[in-house]
Amino acid sequence: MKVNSVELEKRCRDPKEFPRFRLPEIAFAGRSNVGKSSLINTLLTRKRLVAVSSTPGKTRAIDFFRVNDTFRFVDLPGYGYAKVPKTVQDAWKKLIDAYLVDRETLVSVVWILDIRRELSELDRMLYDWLCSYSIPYIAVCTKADKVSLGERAKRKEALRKALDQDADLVLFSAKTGLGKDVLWKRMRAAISHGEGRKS
Ligand SMILES: Nc1nc2c(ncn2[C@@H]2O[C@H](COP(=O)(O)OP(=O)(O)OP(=O)(O)O)[C@@H](O)[C@H]2O)c(=O)[nH]1
Ligand SMILES: [Mg+2]
Repeated sequence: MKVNSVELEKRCRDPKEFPRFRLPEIAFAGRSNVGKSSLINTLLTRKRLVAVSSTPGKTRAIDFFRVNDTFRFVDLPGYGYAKVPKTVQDAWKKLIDAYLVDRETLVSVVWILDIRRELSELDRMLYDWLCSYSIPYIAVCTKADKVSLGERAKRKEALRKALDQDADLVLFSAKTGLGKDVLWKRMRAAISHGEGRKS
């Protein structure tokens, strides 16, 4: 996919602010510090469009990026950073739930998992939302460069099993670019198949 233009269209802290103009949307979700910003920057071939942080848990709003003026990337705030107070966690849940529950233009969620880690309680919660709202998703194991080739296959299989179904996970690395083309292919298919959920 050739990315000709990307702009931060809106940063929203309240569902009332979500963009009205309808464009297919791919949302990105994952626990705090999983590598979500790095993955988005890699896909868009932008070095620092989305700030990559060494201090996790920074993003507290939903960012809407307009790509090639034809679809949007939606950066959902990372979840599960232990030092975030409960009130902030609750606000996070409300905002994400509001987005997922009735965003008609959402065509797929790219759900980012760290290849080295087990599913957390909040990962499970997101998974339950995706299933109960029937939202198509693409599960991605990122930071694949941090484990050996043999270990990659094993971890991919373990996570697939933990998801309890035939999920075809994408191995990804923001460092080497592994999985970038595969992920674009899956996202392109999602964009062209669904013009949004009919609800
Ligand atoms: N080796 C390696 N490091 C990565 C990869 N992706 C991200 N990182 C590193 O992991 C750290 C967190 O990356 P971010 O992209 O900021 O993660 P995030 O999920 O956006 O984090 P928050 O927005 O703070 O929740 C940074 O130090 C990145 O350089 C990857 O594929 N490989
Ligand atoms: Mg980030």
